[in-house]
Amino acid sequence: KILIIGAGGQIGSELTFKLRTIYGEENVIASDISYNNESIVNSGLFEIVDAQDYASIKICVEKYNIDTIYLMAAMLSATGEKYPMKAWDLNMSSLFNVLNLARAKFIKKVFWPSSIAVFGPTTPVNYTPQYTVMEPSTVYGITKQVGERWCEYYFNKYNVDVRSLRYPGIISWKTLPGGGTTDYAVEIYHEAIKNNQYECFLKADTELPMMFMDDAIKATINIMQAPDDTIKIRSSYNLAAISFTPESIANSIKQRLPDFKITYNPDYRQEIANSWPKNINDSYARQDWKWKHDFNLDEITEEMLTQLSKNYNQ
Ligand code: VAH
Repeated sequence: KILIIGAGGQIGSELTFKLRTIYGEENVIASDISYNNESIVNSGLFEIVDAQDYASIKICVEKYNIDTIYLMAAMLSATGEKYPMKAWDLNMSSLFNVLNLARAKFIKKVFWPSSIAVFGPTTPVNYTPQYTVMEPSTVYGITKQVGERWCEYYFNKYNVDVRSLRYPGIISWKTLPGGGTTDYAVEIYHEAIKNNQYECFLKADTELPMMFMDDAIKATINIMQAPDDTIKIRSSYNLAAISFTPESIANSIKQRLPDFKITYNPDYRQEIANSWPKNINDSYARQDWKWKHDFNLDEITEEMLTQLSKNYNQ
């Protein structure tokens, strides 16, 4: 049975629905720290679990006989810069709790998301390799870099089957993202539908690695279902789909909404974005467990505007 911790979040919520279609409603338990996300709470088996409390997770694991945990709870880059110690405490204690449950054999398998935020201003920005200089300058990035070290340590020392992906920015319409620097790429579609204009908090030419949610979910399921011996990297795999700038996503929107207007008013998140790569080399994921993405920018725009216009016109 599967437990998703942080099921109320942007990725956790879609992962919950997808895993239920694959493994059956009764085999996938959603959990979060609050009842905030009503669609998740009312969608099937749901428990309040505090990811920072080992006993809280263990009680849920024993209640449902869980053998696999997807740990999707974290404080993201932008919010993490406002509350550094909270970001450190949440992101690290939750990881240690889940890794220690696996080490104690209460569960068999773990998925833990890393991020392109592990890279920093001294990392090569173009086609960033799997193995390279990593001096992350955000607290969130630091937690992801050190989290990757611990995942690899628990695999090597205690044979814990933990698998991880360095997600790029993720674009989705079902659940709003929370506190990320790449959130502009979701907000812009909502604003395009509502107001036909958007004030972007990043500069026009800020190129960042991005991915549609369906691709991110596909990669997550792929790596978790891949045979053990195909997973050669136990820190975290580079994962890529496309890269674009606010200007290019605006131009993609204008093909559907010709009068759409974008303005630029960079804020503190510009410095975070400047510290990240422009695009990622994910050749290890493509060779080890046959990763490949499906959605390009215009297909993402088509899907986002179609789905969101339904939501707003209801
Ligand atoms: C963030 N969406 O912006 C997350 C992600 C690469 C970006 O880690 O913090």
